[in-house]
Amino acid sequence: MATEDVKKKVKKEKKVPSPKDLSIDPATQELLERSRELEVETIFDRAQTMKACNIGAQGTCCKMCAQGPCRLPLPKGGIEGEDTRKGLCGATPETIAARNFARMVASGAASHSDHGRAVAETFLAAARGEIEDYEIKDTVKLVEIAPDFGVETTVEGENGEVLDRDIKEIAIEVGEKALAQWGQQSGEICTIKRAPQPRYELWKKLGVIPRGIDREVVEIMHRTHMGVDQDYENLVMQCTRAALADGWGGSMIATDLQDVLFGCPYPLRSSANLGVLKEDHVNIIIHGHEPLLSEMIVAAAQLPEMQELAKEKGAAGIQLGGICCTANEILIRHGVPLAGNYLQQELAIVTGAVEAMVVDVQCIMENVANVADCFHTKIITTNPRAKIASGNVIHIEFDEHTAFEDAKRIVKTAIENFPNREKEVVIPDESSQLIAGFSYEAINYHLGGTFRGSYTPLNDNIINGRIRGIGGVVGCNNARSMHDSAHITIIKELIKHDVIVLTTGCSAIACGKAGLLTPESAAVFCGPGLAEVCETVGIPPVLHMGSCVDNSRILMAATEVVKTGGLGNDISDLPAAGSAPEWMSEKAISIGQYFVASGVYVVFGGSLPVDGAPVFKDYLFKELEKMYGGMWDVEEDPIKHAQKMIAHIDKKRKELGIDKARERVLFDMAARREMEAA
Ligand code: NFS
Ligand code: SF4
Repeated sequence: MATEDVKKKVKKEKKVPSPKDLSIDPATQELLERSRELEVETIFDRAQTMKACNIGAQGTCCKMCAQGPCRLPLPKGGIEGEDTRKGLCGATPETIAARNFARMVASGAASHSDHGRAVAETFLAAARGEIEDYEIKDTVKLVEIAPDFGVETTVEGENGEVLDRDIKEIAIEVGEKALAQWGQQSGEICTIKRAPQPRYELWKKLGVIPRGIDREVVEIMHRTHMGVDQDYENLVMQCTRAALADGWGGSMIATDLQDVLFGCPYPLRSSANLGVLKEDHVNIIIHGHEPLLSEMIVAAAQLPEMQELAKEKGAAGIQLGGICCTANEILIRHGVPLAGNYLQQELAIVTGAVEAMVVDVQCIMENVANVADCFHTKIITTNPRAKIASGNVIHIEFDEHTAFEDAKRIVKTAIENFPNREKEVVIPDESSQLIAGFSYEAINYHLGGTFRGSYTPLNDNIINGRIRGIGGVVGCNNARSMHDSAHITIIKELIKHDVIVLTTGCSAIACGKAGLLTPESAAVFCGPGLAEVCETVGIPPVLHMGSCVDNSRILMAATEVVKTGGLGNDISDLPAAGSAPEWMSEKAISIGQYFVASGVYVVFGGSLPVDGAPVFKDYLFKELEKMYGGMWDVEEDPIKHAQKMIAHIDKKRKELGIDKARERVLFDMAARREMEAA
């Protein structure tokens, strides 16, 4: 049943919806039932009892100063004639909605980028040899990215010969240059030049090239203060600059440096869903975003002394499981199974089998502390930026100088909690096999054949029409809509129509649970063209590319497709579209804006807080396309959502003159099948 229908049903019958109406995921359904039995309240319950504010949802509530909040809802029946709505200071609905939108971009860009900064600081300390627990692991990637940071990788020898430069020197200089991108005041962030040349020139012409990562975020906060920037077009320009500083800056640098520190991901097998927890093991959930912490926990949990201690306490071993983007980070580098996505964090605790939930930053619901109160689970906060004010939450601060020791302390705390289990353990028997870890480099290798990595086969298959186009489906869960439902419906509709899907974040986790991340799923769910490609190359039709900061991998993949040739000169020429079906985080808005500014058509599910300001909405949905070739859209119905993406892809195929090739290849395939059948 679609989310809308569930809402109607609940309203009509005035009864509590069944777990089957709230999530398509059987593990989630089972544990929701269990949480009700135990009278443990979760976000699913509150989503029924608390309605969202209608004015805020329209984007037209302003609380930028104490003369407000000024609330400017759309009048019932819409606006006839001139729109006379104004805040006390005279701010129009356009100004108010644009300021609110800009602040979401600022917060989203700040979150990704502050994560990136922490990685850069650790990277530099590791390169300098100031900390022991981290090392420069992937020197191939280091040498590959160094030129983008303006760092030389060779030196001239005494006789003029070219010599490789010392890796340590390269690493230190890359670390310094990377870290400098945050505080830079003028010029351009260095990684922006990775974009296709015409895109870079366009940004330059439009004056949206980021000068420094922090500067663009701060400038949004200044411009949105009461009485500063009161021109929505000018505000959107600054949004673009900050969002580009995220996607092509903070996030991209985070991904790069994490790969060098921890290894660039290559496809590996694992599994997903709460069934990965084990009743007779010490279960540790790692939840949050930064791999700096989780990498150390993975290492600490493998120590013989920890395994011994677990046995001493009566457990058969230690099982780790990830939630949210931390899950994706440790999955793609170590194969640690995914326990679940955003909406499953409370339910992991409801299993009664979790000794500790270790969290760092972002997307951690405060309510995990209340749920943990009903069980023996210890919530351990680790980051000085992110504490939870609750009596039963422990803070074990994680410091990169003592990283491994800190991680050991955390794992030990979990193990020692094993004998304290109080309630019956209920672990759903649900987990699915998956393959993840398709970094942009891995796609190169996997599609590129035996001798040399290249995107040519991918481009060829798009040009000849076996692959219709590329869909990027990413982002969160949202308690206002049925858990995982929109992700899976949209993605199935895309692959059924031969659109290959790249996924990250909680969407990627949803795909893992639904069994879409296996090569075998191609034969079941894909159209004939995509199925054939997946079968030949041995890849799933949905490629798990990592966490949300790894959306930068999608930008790099798109750029590589452009550079490989045959599909236009810029990202906006590609038969591609983006989607965040169940978005809820401000980070999603920053991501949406940098994809739009990079030339991508981006559709969000649910709603965007812009409906109360029709002129501003029109600007995002239509005018931006004239400038960037990409634009925003919203579609709640998942099938229509996917069809809009496909229509855009087909429009681009037509513009490229490759629409006929697809008809031919499908015709040929049909003819061949008939012959084979005869
Ligand atoms: Ni992305 Fe990852 Fe999930 Fe949404 Fe939160 S975990 S950074 S924000 S909820 S996808
Ligand atoms: Fe109201 Fe203007 Fe103050 Fe906003 S800035 S709260 S619209 S007076």
